[in-house]
Parts: sequence; C-alpha cells; structure tokens
Amino acid sequence: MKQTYYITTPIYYPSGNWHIGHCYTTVICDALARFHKLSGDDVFFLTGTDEHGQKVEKEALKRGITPREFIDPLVFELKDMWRLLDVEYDRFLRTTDEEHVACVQKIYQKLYESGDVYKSEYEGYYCTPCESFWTEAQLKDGKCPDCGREVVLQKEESYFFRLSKYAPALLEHYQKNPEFLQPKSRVNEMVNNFLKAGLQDLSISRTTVKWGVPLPFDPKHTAYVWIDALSNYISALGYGSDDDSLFRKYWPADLHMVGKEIVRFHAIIWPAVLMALGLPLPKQIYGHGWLLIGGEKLSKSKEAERPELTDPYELVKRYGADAVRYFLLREIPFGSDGEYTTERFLNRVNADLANDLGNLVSRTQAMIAQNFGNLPPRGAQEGTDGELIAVCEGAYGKVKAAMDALDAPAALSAIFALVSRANKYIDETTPWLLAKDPAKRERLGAVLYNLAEAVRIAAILLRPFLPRAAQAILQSFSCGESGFGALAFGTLAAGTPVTRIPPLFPRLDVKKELAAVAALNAKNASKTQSAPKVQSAPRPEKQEIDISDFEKVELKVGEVIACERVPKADKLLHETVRIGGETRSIVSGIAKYYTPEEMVGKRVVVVTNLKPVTLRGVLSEGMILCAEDENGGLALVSPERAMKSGGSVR
Ligand code: ME8
Repeated sequence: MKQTYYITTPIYYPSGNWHIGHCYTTVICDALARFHKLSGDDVFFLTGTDEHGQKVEKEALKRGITPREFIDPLVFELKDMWRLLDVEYDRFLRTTDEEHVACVQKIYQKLYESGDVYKSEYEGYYCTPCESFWTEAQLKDGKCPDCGREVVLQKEESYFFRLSKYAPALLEHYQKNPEFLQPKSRVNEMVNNFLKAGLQDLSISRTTVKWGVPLPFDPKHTAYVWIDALSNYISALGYGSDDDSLFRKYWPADLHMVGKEIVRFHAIIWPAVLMALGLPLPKQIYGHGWLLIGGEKLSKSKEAERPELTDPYELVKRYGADAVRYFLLREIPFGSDGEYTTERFLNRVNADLANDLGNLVSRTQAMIAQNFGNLPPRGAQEGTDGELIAVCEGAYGKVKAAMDALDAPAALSAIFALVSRANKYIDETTPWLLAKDPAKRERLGAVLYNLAEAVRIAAILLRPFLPRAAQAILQSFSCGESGFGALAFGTLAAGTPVTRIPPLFPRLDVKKELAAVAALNAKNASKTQSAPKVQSAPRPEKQEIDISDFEKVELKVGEVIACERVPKADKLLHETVRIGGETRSIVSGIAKYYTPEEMVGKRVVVVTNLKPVTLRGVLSEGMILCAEDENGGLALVSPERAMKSGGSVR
C-alpha cells in the first residue's frame, strides 16, 4: 500500500558560509526521500531557510543594508547548492514567506488564548550565533555551553511559554515511545539533563529584535526565532490556513533529521509546543553527528587553520555531485561524528567509485561491445553464477533494512558488496580468455549477461545515493527509468542495446589533487575567511523609474548563475544573475522558450534600476531583455562578443 512519508531537514541560517558539513543533513534526507519515492511511497521532503532573528539583523546592519537585501542572495546561493548536489526537495520554505508568517502568528495567538503564554520579564544570557537563552548556572566558563562563544546579558519584557508544565507529559512520551528520539545515545542527555532536572518556562518574544514576526496580540514584540523556525514543519503544510489538506495528509512527520547540537530544540521545545497546540508529535527525531576536522566540528570560521577543501561548490565543480554525496553517505558512521580530510575524500572516491564501480561498468560494457554489440542471451548457469545471482537478489533486502534504520553507510556497503562480488566474478570467469576460444562463445555470452544484470541491479539500488551515475549506467543498458520494480535478476532481454559510456569517475591523482587544493586555499587565504561568498553590495540610492521613462533606464550585462522554475507558474523562470559584484534575483516570463539548464551561464542584458516587485512570491530585482517575434516568441538579448558581467549597455 502507498504510504505517506514526510521528511524534513532543519531550515538553514542564511550565513553564506556553507561548508561540506552543512550538506550532510540535507544529502542524507535527499537519499532517504529518493529511496522512499522509488519504493512507491507518497513523499513530502521539506527544507528551507531560517531568516529572522538577531543574527541576521546584526549582519545586515553591519553592511548598511536591509535584512532582506542581506538574505535574498544567500537564499538563492543555498538553493543553488542544493541544485548542484542534486537535492530534490518538494518544498523550500523561507520563514519570510507570507504563509509562514501568518501561521506563526496563529500559533502564538492560540498559545496565548489557551493560557500557555504569559507576559513577564526576561533576565538572563543570550547566545546570538545559536539564538539561545541561558541561565548563569548553565554557562560554561561564562560562555555558551553549546558553541563556546560569548553570551550577552539580556533584560527585557518578554512573553513566556509554560514549558515547565509539559515536562511530565514529555517524560511519559519518551518512556512510551523509545523510537521517538534516535540514536539512543541522545535520549539520556534529553531525559536526564533536561526533563528530569525540570524545565523552566521559555522566553518566546523579543522587544529588542525588530527583524522577526510581530506577535498578533502585542506587535512591539517579535517571535523568538526558534519558535518561528520550528513552526516551519507545519506551516509548510498549510497548518492553520484555509487549505490545510497537506497538513492533514502528511502530519505527523515521519522524520525530523537534525544535527546533534539542535536536538534540544527539536526534542523538548518543539514537542511541548505541539502538545500545547493539541497536535500529534513527529514520529521520530534523529540527531546525526558532525563532520570533524582534527576532532573539532567543521566550521568555516576555522578554515584558515585547517587547509582542507570544504567548499561544497568547489568540491562539486572538481569531483562531481555524486562523489560528494557518496563521501557523505558512506564515510561517516551514521549517528556518530566522522573525520573529514580532503585526502580521505579522494581516497574514498578512488577506491569505491573509480576502481570498484567504474571498472566494473566499463569492463562489462567494453566486453559486450567488443564481442557481441548488443546484450547476449542469458545462457545456462555454471560455476559461481549462482553465488553472484544470490548476492544480486539479496541486495535489495539488505539495502531496505539499512534504510529503514536510516543507515545509509550500511545500505551503500550492501550495494558495494554486490559490486565487489561482480568484480570477483570477472576474475573467476576470465571472460578475456573465453573470448579467445570460439567454442566458449556461448559461455562468454552467459558470463557477460550475468555481469550486465549485476551492474544494472547495482545501478537501480544506487539511484537514491548517486542519481547521476545510476541514471547514466541504466541509460547505457537502455533502461533509464528502471525502479525497484525491475530488480529481478534476468529482467534484461537478449539483444538489448548496450552503449559504452565515458568513465563515470576518472581515477584521481591524489598527490596532484592535494597540491591543487593547497594552491587554491593559498589563493583564497588572502580573502576574508568569514565573508559570505555572495554579498548584496549596499545599493546606491537611485531614482526608481517606470518602464515608460525609457531614457533613464540603466542597462547592464549580467551572467545567469542559477535558474529554476517558479512553482505553479508555467511561464516563469527565476534566475539568479551576477552583475559585477552583486547578485540579483530576477523573475522572467520566458519558461516557454528556455529551460532552467539552458539559462545557466548565459550573458544577458538586465534593466537594473527597475522598481523591485514580487511575482508569485518571488522577488524580482530587474528585468532581462528579450527580443520578441511576430508570434510572441522570445529570444534573449546578449552582447555579441563575450563581455564582463557588470558592464554597462548603452
Ligand atoms: O541550526 N557536520 O541552522 P544551521 C554535520 N537554523 N552537520 C553540520 C555541520 C557539521 N560540521 N555544521 C552544520 C540551524 N551542520 C537552525 C535550524 S530548524 C527549525 C532550525 C548542520 O544553518 C547542522 O547540524 O546552523 C544543521 O542540521 C544544519 O547543518 C543547518 O545548520
């Protein structure tokens, strides 16, 4: 029976300092979502951005721009990162989305009316990077016990949530639902350090932070950013809105996947809020470990001290999305921390992807092409054929059991056991010798058929993890769309066209790569380490014009660096355009004439001083010029020679 599966990542702070550690949560969720989709489940995979709060307000102020100007380019950059990594979410929620803001207000109103929220005064410490409150007793050496950074003493009027009231019910929920929080090691901390020690009521509004959701019953207060953020898991489904069909269909969530440092918010505060709203709790919260460098949590601020390649854009550019996904999904023992080094990454890619998988695919295809052209007939079983077939047939059960336990490394290990068995089968059957003896042609055909099936089955199983490589392999066996329904050994028919593909993962020269990475890091070291990659430059005050004032129009050359379709708007594309030193979000009505993939990399002419507008909820800060034919067909206007982005058009 088709089951619903609702999976969420945390929503990301628009910091811009993305590193490979950030990709971990979302890549795992993407693999899980793809696995469930291929299993026939009705999946809703949610991710997004956590855009309000003091941290963003301060960063924008520092740059002399509005919070919105600060976050918009970063949000597009994050979306671009997910696109590069082949993350296929069903919804990207921004906490600045109108529906989310309305939902947060409804939640506050409901809690206020039920008596779970009261006004008092907050006096205590606040950690801005973590956006969390602490008492003096909770501090570690006077610093934030979570991140070790400075805290500030805060005293202000605030609304409080009666968190203390929910401690007994939460404790009971933990006792009755051992699967609620995983891995088990995280339960002790929550139960012993927090629940049994007794909970304090939680300050849930700020008067000193303006960049937030105003409380409906007292608008000089804004919502505490963690309550705002956690609410995304239900606001994304339309909770409290006129159309809550998604909420009724998908809630409670099957899985909130989060990093271990934010388990406390998800496993105590969020369930208490849900209880107060009278809503069912998520079925499971999983607190995964961290990617470490030198035993410490990988973070961008320490990059200068740790000369490793941690930039996801650079990693994907050099080694491809599948290699990055594979490392994250295979190398880190699930639930625990795992060390990251560039060398470890390169060795893993070489050993498993270039050697084991890559060689198996290319040897199998080359031998079929050289000896038969198309796929030979299956033939009779002999020797170790039965062993290979048994491994192929048993692999799905192992992968499924591992994925049900959320253990991606175990799932990949089962698939690569199949790959290894197939490589061993080549050594056992020595097809290159069979090829020399015309009397053995039938046996050669049978061996190659068995290998082709092993490769095809491995590729289907790899689809959630290495979507690109899996697709390329399956297409080369003329079965690009195969899902889990096509796993039976013997599915491929004799005569199926088999095309050879270029090496999927060319072998990397580790020494050369490490030297290139060192050179790259040295080049970047001169730049400010903590500066976001894409920054909204403070825009000079400009007179905004209407299109009729054409003479005053400012035109510039831009480069499209990312592009996606605007959901539920079949004419619109949403481009991220680099114009000199700044990045803009632009919506254009050209979806009928260009695909998002075609747009990326195009040099275009942009009207840069047009009044910004929001189209279908997406900010448009300019207009891309097009030529129109007599039938209304559109073609982009581009400089005739390669011109630098940012150059003016006169
Ligand atoms: O926490 N290893 O957002 P965020 C593994 N906005 N995972 C890591 C990591 C590392 N070195 N560094 C970061 C927030 N992450 C809040 C969430 S949800 C209602 C609000 C993971 O941008 C981190 O554990 O700081 C988290 O899961 C994700 O990146 C986003 O972190």
